Amino acid sequence: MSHPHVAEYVLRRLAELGIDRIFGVPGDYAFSIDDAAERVTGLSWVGCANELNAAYAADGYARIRGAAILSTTYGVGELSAINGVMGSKAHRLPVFHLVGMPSERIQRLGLVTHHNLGDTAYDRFMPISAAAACVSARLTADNCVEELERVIREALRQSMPAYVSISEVEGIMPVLGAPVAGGPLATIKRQRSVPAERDAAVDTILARIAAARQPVAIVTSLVARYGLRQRAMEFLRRANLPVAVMPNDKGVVDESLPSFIGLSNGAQSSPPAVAEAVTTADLVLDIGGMVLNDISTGFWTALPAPDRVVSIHDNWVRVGDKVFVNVAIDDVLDSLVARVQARAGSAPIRMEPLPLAGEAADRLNSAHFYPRLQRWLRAGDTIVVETGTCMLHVNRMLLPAGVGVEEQGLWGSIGWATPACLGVALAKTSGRTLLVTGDGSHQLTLNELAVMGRYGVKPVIFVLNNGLYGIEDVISERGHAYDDLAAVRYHLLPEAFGCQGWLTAKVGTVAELDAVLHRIDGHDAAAYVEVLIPNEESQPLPDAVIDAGYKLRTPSAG
Ligand SMILES: Cc1ncc(C[n+]2csc(CCOP(=O)(O)OP(=O)(O)O)c2C)c(N)n1
Ligand SMILES: [Mg+2]
Repeated sequence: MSHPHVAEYVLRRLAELGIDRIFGVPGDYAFSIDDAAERVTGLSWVGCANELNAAYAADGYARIRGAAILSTTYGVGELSAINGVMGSKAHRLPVFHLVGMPSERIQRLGLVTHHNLGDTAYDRFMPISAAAACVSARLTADNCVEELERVIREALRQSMPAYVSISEVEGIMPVLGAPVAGGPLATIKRQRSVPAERDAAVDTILARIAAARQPVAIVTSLVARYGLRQRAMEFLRRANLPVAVMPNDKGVVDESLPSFIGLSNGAQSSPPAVAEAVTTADLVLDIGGMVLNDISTGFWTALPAPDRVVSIHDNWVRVGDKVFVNVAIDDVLDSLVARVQARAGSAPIRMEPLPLAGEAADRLNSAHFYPRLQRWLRAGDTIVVETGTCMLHVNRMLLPAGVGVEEQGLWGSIGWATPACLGVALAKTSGRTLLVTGDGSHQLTLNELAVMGRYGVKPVIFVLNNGLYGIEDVISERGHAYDDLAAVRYHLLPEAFGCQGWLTAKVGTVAELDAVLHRIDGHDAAAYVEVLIPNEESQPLPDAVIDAGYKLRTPSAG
């Protein structure tokens, strides 16, 4: 097949990166893409419950495989996906969003079609969708080869989504020009360095490390996006630097490293001494570019002094008032691994596992659940954690070696985790996929359970049923009706959604939880556990803390 048609060529070229699924919802304008998905070897279609779910699933898949494909139809489909794709942009995931649109012939004839506003404007949605990407293109038979290379290069260089529009008629035209054959993602050099800038940056970083008396490293999830997690860990091992992780990056640091000190989250750090370690450090080596948002800094508290921070971003390095540009993060890490001298001494702080609490007959609560979950984890597990109360608890868990975590704390769109769990499960080639979600979040996207059943994935799902949007109570008083939820009988859902062979349970006591965890260990299929959590756990924060986070009060004069 030397001259495939456009849609087929695009999918074939993207599959060469190592992507083997395409998440989406079909539509008439996208049929060329949908049909091609059935023909391209090594690629299979995953029909999601809706486009938002498909975008979340693609996001989850990209976190494991490095890139993903999402396919939606013109207007109605692509607009539904935007929140999910924007989250992938915030979390630096190259999701290729392919959208089918009405043909150029229809447009030039001035015909009015469905999925439009009753006029003949056909370029209305493209800029909206493109805003969730870092690069976009409208492919034709003539420009397809060159434009696609540009799109792939830029999406991988920036590690962000790409928007690709293919009209229904261009999609079925033969590609003009010589097709390009590509290689797998892991073999692609995504950023390049100007040697003099790279050497100057690495020399400066090493000098700062050598001079530091009390350094701390912080690693962010960006290193995982560029496939550099192991290299970053190798650097930390060699350097013997105390290392912390921030909330939005949970899972990126191997927490079994002897130099791991815990969670850096401003005044809400865990253990609390991590806050002091970060504020008093004479060097905070930021590997990946910290994002100091409200949620990741305990509302901007205990921040490191900017002049003590050395930041290694994707392609630039900042050391105080010096900025080095065109410095690829993989090149910097390679040089650091080769040249760093090990520091003497051991980490000043140690994060401990959450203490086990509760007797068999006790009514279950969070203090019982998370320590048990932590002890039940094993190497190879990936926990997908939803935004909400559960994220606060999981961030305080000490992860055993080989356990990954995926969360969306920065973008924080509830409902993300359930479809993301599907994407992660389909992307993984070994190890378990776990989902920890609040009930309110789950209600947004729980129809994706049917898709999990249909494609035979085997996640272990914990739905924390407290009957309300609990985390919302920390920022307002208890009792608002708008935080109450419909009383869904969650543990019956897998059955209703056609999930065959799933172990399902509802647990309300410590003994019931222990028993179900034991049963899941002996059960080679998916599991779905509804965990009852008392709603009284959700209580407002003190007024001063709320005001620190939301800045509602007029500051006092003077
Ligand atoms: C798409 C979206 N809508 C609304 C919100 C606001 N929000 C943040 S957390 C939350 C409630 C989460 O409740 P639940 O999943 O039940 O978790 P809980 O804290 O009760 O355990 C809401 C509504 C959001 N982050 N994203
Ligand atoms: Mg809840």
